[in-house]
Amino acid sequence: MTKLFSSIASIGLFGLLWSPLAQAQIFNAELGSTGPYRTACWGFNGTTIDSSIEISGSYTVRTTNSVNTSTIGEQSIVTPWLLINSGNISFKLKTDGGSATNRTVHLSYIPHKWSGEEEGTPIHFFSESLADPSDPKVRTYSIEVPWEILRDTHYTKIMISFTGSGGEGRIALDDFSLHGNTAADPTRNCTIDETRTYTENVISIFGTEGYSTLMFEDLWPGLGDYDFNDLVLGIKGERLQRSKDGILKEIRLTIQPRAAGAAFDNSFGIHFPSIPIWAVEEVRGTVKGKSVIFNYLPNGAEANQSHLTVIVFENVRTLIPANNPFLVGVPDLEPIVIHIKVNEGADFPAGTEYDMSPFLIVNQERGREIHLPGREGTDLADPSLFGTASDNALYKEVRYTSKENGLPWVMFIPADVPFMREKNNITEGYLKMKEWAKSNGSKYQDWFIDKPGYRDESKLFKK
Ligand SMILES: [Ca+2]
Ligand SMILES: [Ca+2]
Repeated sequence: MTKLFSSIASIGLFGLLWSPLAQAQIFNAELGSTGPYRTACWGFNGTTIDSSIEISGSYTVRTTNSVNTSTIGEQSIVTPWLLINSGNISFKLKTDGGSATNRTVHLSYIPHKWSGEEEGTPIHFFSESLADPSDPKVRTYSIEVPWEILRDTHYTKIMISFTGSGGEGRIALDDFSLHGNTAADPTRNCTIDETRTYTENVISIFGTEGYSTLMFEDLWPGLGDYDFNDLVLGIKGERLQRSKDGILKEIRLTIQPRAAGAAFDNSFGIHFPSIPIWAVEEVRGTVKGKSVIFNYLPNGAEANQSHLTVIVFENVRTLIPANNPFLVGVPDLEPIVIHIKVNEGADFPAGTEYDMSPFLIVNQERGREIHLPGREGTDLADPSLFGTASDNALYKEVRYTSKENGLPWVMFIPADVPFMREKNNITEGYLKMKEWAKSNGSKYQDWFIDKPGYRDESKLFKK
């Protein structure tokens, strides 16, 4: 009887604290003690709930004693298992005004391991040392949920932890919120309730977890030497979508610069001809510098475009110095990570991003864009260049292929492949590529794979 009663009580409480229908989940400590929260699967280590430090309402959760540890987790609050959505984690902090040399707040996430309902090793993702920690003012935090939580771990706990040294000061927390739902079952020792399903998920855009390769010739509309190493980039991409209907919420692209075997100060951008500019909330992560030719909207997208154009980097020379075109003997460059957030209510289906067009802008001449074959160019492409020199536009109506040999100026290869040594034609390194191109792509569709007879390794660049 007692057991049954406590189960029912728990379910009621569970609903009260974490309504599964609500998007923003809020912990406000107003149940007045840790007991009911523990029942609802929260964890408290060296922390307690009382009314001694006020933030909002009557109660806060505070460190039981002075914060005096350098170990993350020793004085902490841990959420139940959650299914976390994108957005921000927010909370308020206040110290009690006691003496304090330093006090730091940390956020970590605890991934779930399926073997035996275990907690994985906590992964730390945010720290901030409190400025003037003995000042008992209310401090408000809002921290973006790391993409890794959305991708790698579905069931996750969040741990808020405090470390510090010197003095007697304690810290209180209140009004903790994030987007998502609880996935803990208080009636089963707070283990995971597998009936709860994800409301968002992350999907690979290019169908591979690894890098794909982009290679450019930069003399368009003139013919190049076809070594395709004037700019070489690794690229991979993921999107965040709403699970129930596949509505696109966010795009994340990871771009690794690999070579800039060109004399030019080239730029690199990505055009999304199916995403109108009004639908973009924010573009983040682009690399500025050594350029004066770009203008931006407040959301970070390029201005004067009807559809989203992301200038990934303004000048490759901010990334790869002119005298080191192939990065010989240096570690891989840190990749550039671009986040594109779609406006709430802009209901594009996932996949709207597929027709993205990566392009090179030649030597700081904004209108000189080089795209993959058949692409249109952005609103800022100079139309007077189409069909000039070797560009095919006026002949076969396929822009960005050459009228001499049908070859493109840009190649997107859906695999992580090596690029050419300087001045070696790509068909001398990738031996089946010529037949692939001649057959309009019907033969040797796997020309870039490392199979016997497919490559001349002596022509390919090795780090
Ligand atoms: Ca409160
Ligand atoms: Ca070249």
